[in-house]
Amino acid sequence: MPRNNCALMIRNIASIALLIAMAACAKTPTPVGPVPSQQQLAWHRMETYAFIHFGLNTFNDMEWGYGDTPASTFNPTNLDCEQWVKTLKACGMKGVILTAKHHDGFCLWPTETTDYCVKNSPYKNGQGDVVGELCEACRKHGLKFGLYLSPWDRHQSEYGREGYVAIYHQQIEELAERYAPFFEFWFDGANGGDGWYGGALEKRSIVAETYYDYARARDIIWKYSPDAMIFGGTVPTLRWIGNEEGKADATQWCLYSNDFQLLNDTKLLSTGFPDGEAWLPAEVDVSIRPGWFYHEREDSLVKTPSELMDLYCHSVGRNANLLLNFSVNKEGRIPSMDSANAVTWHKQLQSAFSDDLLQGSTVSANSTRGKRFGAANVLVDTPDQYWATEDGITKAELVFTFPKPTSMDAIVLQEYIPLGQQVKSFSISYMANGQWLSVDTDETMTTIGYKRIIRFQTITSDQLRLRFNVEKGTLCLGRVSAFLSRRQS
Ligand code: FUL
Repeated sequence: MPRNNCALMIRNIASIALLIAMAACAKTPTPVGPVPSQQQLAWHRMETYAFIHFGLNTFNDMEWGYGDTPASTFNPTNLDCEQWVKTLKACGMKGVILTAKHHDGFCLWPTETTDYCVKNSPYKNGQGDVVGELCEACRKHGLKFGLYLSPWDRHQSEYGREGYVAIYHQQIEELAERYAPFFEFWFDGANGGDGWYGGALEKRSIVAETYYDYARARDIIWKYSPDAMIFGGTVPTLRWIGNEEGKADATQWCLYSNDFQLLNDTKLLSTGFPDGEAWLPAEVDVSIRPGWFYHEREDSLVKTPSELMDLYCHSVGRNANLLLNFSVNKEGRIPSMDSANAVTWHKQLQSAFSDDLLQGSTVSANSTRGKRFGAANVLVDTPDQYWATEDGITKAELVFTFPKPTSMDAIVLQEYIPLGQQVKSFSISYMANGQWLSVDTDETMTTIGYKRIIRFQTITSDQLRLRFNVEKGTLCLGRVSAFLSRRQS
């Protein structure tokens, strides 16, 4: 071969190799819009965690104590934080948030800031520390720990004046210094109104946006616990879903605004919105009983395993985390009916979503960004592999082909949220006698986000098709799985 031709051939081979290499390491999509922080990503992955409401209200049979009942009323006879933690672990909870102080002002830890605390109760002859005991049980059994500290304090004489804010911040500092790290810290939204206030028995109003200096409160928490997620106040890192009934809207954007008015707009909170300037994912807080605190009259009204399953599918299954409340009783225990129902639900959940039917299928896509971002990545359970389309694709499609007709009634989808949230609607169809038919479901197929579960009437087919409409940016899908969640017995 003449030397010139040889050189040309070598150059051509080199160019082809370069093109192949470029295709194989196609560029990571550039996010359009807000993306989650590392703390937020870790929090998304928790999915379900527990609330515990326990305090003077438990002994007064109330939801909102006035702040006047003596501290001596707090008298649990058989309190066992390890029983709480073991129960919560058995029902799949990844963490727990305790009401260190509710609106009545009674503190469950021995604080220097007020006499209105466990020190002056019969519990362990004043030597007890419920916050510390729960914190220790969590560390021992590997459950994440968080606290709720009500800003509104119906006991404190200084409430409504500057003096109280210093007390509130000191309480946060005590708690953070002694019991951090926290995975989440809760500033409740109920604020001001009537109360005991050191015997004044009056109504006090405050301007929540400025009164508590929430930025300083957050900084105190972050000094000791830099990864703590913040609920409520003016500087949250997650948002309330806008109701306490366990309802997240099917349309669920992790994007929202930091504007304080909008942080209190219950309608907008229930959906988020695609143009939000901040990544503020939703948390669904709901109690396993009608009330937050324990009331004997509600013993027959504990949510059943199937109600808990619906709650899960309508919270975690709609791109929100589930904060499920347990009401500890006067003994100091999670009642047996509540724990039995929650554990049964968890077992049902594990069995419903354990056998991913897509594992034996092959998958093809209408657009792929290159080998590294191939469609088969949606079948792999690793946090950093995902299918991505080429830029500018607003309609994307995946088709799964099964080796034999397969029955299923639920699909679980996850966007690759480290690069944001893109999908504004999608559809699920299956092949029946040579035609694509839509699955039969009540769920509206709009957003996906961190996780979306669609349950439908059982289908049997050897092909499944998913179509996605993208709001902006590039579609990045982390995972798709399919299940037969309601198996015939
Ligand atoms: C509300 C409070 O007023 C309730 O008592 C309860 O603690 C709930 C989780 O938050 O705002």
